Amino acid sequence: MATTLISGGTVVSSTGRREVDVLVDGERIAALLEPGSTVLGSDLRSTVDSVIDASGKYVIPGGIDAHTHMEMPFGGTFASDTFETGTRAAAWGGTTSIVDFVVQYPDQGVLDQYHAWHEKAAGNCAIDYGFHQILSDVQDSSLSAMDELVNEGVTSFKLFMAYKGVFLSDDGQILRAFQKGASNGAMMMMHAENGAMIDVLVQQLIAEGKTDPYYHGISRPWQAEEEATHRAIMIADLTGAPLYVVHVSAKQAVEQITAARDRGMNVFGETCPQYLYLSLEEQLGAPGFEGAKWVCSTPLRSRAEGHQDHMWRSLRTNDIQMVSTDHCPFCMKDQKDMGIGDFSKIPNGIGSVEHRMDLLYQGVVEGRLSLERWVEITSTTPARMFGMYGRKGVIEPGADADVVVYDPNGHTSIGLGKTHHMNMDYSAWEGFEIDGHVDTVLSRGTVVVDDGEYRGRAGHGRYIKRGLSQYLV
Ligand code: DUC
Ligand code: ZN
Ligand code: ZN
Repeated sequence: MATTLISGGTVVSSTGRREVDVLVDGERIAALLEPGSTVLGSDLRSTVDSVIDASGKYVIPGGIDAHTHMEMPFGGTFASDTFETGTRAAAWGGTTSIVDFVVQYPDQGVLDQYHAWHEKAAGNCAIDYGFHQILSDVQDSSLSAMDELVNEGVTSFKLFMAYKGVFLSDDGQILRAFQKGASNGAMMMMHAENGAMIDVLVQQLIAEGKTDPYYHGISRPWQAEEEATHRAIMIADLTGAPLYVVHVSAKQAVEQITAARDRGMNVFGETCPQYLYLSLEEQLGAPGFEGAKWVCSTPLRSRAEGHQDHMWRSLRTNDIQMVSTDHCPFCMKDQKDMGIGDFSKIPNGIGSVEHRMDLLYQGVVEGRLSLERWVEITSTTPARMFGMYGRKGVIEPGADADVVVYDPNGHTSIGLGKTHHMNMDYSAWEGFEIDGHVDTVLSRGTVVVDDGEYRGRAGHGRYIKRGLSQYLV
């Protein structure tokens, strides 16, 4: 098995930093060693198969994006990244594991969909991948499938309080699914928006001729998010299930999560880069149909109301535990443009899987996060939250050698045109300048990205059979 020494760098974990070399043996991390260590009198550097010079750079556990939708059928089309293109783009950006959502639509069998997702992913992924399961049809067979899936390593289930007729579960169905989660230990995930309120607002806005993308944001107000977040917490409280609220964007929803956590509940929140950086006024309100690029749900929030600053602060204080992307890309041509003249027909989603590590590192540069917290919210907590820790999310002997060499003196421009590798005809992040750069990426010991060159391959990535959450109090 090939050995690699990552030499001269600063290994950063969620709890600190150390000037040590990382010895990789095959797919695993073998040892952390003092620089200049010798083996039987010879310099270790001369005995290994390859040496990666990480001098002046950070050596961090590979990013884990716990919320992606590769080739998801949604909004009358499909998310434009396949498992092949999406995981390749993830690797380019220093993400070495994703957890994607298997989708059950009404009338579909949960296990059938789970097997279908395996078929889509197998042989196509550049990096490792796990699955969550979306439940859109909670009935007896779905509930018993939850037990089977937990044994298969799918230990988290997402329900929706919005998208009637597509994903929405009523409160009774949610209660039943949460009861099952409380009994088998699964994490219950919630899309927390009050769909009934939103559906009325959408109809009213369209009837008034307010059809531009900006009104997508108006139709999904923070009150709908706060109310649904509170309701999900109450159902979690009643049943005892752990709850993970996905794509939190409203500061009022964070306050609900904070209050539940202060009561000692296993309630967690995830936010996404778009809710840290982008806004209703600047992006959704861009002239003409431009704002469609940033139509996603939950929506971008008003900067004047202070949601973005609150979200950064909540990340610092652990009121929000981690950052995923909700990567759900669509092209403008033939996809987003289905909503010209009616914002409610714009497929909901933004593509960011390639940029999450950089965008969050910019938070370190700007003094919003510590270096250690960056590692924690992008890798270590996702691993613990979703039952992968020990193998993923950490650089320690025995862990998978998923490692990123990150250059704090490098620079990343997300420029005009195709500077990204996601299968999209635009970038939601165009114009962003990052004071840092992903130099080298190893996935289970194999270099997949090196100095601007892609060296990975479809099929390298393996399914991650996850355990139960390791983050519960
Ligand atoms: N929100 C999105 O923006 N896209 C996919 C599904 C979701 O909940
Ligand atoms: Zn959602
Ligand atoms: Zn999503």
